[in-house]
Amino acid sequence: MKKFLDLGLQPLANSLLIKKNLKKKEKKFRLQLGFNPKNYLVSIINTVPKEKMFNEKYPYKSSESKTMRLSFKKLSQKIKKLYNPNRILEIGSNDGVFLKNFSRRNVIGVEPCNNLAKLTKKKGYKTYSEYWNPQLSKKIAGKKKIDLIYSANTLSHIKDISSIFKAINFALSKNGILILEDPSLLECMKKNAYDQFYCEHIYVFSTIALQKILYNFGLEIFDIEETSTHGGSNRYYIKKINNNLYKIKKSVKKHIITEKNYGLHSFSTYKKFSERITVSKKKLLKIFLNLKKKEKRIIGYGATAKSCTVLNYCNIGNKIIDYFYDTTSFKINKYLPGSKIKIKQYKKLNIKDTDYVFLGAWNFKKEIFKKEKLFIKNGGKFITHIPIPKIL
Ligand code: JHZ
Repeated sequence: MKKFLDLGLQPLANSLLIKKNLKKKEKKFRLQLGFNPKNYLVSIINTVPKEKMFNEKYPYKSSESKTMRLSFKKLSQKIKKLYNPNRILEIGSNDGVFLKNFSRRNVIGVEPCNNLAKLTKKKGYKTYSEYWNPQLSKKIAGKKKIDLIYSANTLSHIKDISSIFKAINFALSKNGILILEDPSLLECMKKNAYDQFYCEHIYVFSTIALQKILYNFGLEIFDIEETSTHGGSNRYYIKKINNNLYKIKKSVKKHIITEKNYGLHSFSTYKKFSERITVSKKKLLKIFLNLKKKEKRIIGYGATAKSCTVLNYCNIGNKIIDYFYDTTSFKINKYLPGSKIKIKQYKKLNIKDTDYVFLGAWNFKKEIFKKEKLFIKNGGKFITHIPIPKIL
């Protein structure tokens, strides 16, 4: 693996702090990004044991945004219409935001974070609170295979790729379909979204990398859809190589060509990305420091995992950002790791309380701007670092 970017010492992105632990030394790891020229895979170089990240304290709930709820709903409708699967499995079912669109008889969830699995079980959905691996795959699909496996924003979080796909191949029926959805590396590069990298995001996939990896496990992509979620994602439709029911669509070739034209197969592209990120850091910090000089009040919006990378890489702390607003109950009254900025229960933005708002959840800009129309009308401003640091 060839290293191309060093984002410094970082705490665990979703390990929010409680007040009494603010003075304790936090565990940090060196966040460095690497490119594998053999299979084109981009990943973080040092990883953190999964148990430290995905446990019963995991604070992220997929259903917090309207955009995500709608996206999962629409996909469920499409799945029912196109494939009408009898047995569906979701890997990384979070709080059940996707599963709840199906009948309880048809779907099974896998979610190692027990606080989230509990929410899905409460709604009556069968959920295994375990990590996805070949043993679990045997337990679930040993007697009856799965027609459709869906996994969004999860496989990029699992280090052992070979174990994931072996387990999937075992569970999937002969004509079964695997739908994977993850942030697109191309979009991440184009948008300078270096904050897609943090401890949990071990990989950010490109089509060219995924295609090579899947091939080793007897799987192939037959269609790709682009979605706007999480700053630009790819939804891959995958089948077993010897399944002839589905033809490989033009979208696959199109993506491969686009990615190669951009240079995702070449190390020099990543070096250039790294140079842009160094500039981005300086520019963002300059914006914040200038505003502080003018005694402007700044808060953050959306205490995202991504924010953790930005704040710690750019050395932005609680002397610059007063607090973050977030709607997630698990996050309220806790503090962002490293920067130690308090997270407060979301209230509609008001120009009386704040002048500038850092968009931690820049991926939901549309939804947020719609919600905060009045703040904007009254002269309230947002700060973003995507694609380049600026005041909006
Ligand atoms: P959001 C998480 O990343 C972690 P994060 C994880 N590793 C991953 O891959 C992606 O999700 C999928 C809040 N919010 O989705 C809710 C508001 O307060 O960008 C969330 O805390 N008000 C699994 O954390 C956060 O912002 C709003 O109006 O980077 C958004 O987090 C909206 C729209 C959101 O993911």
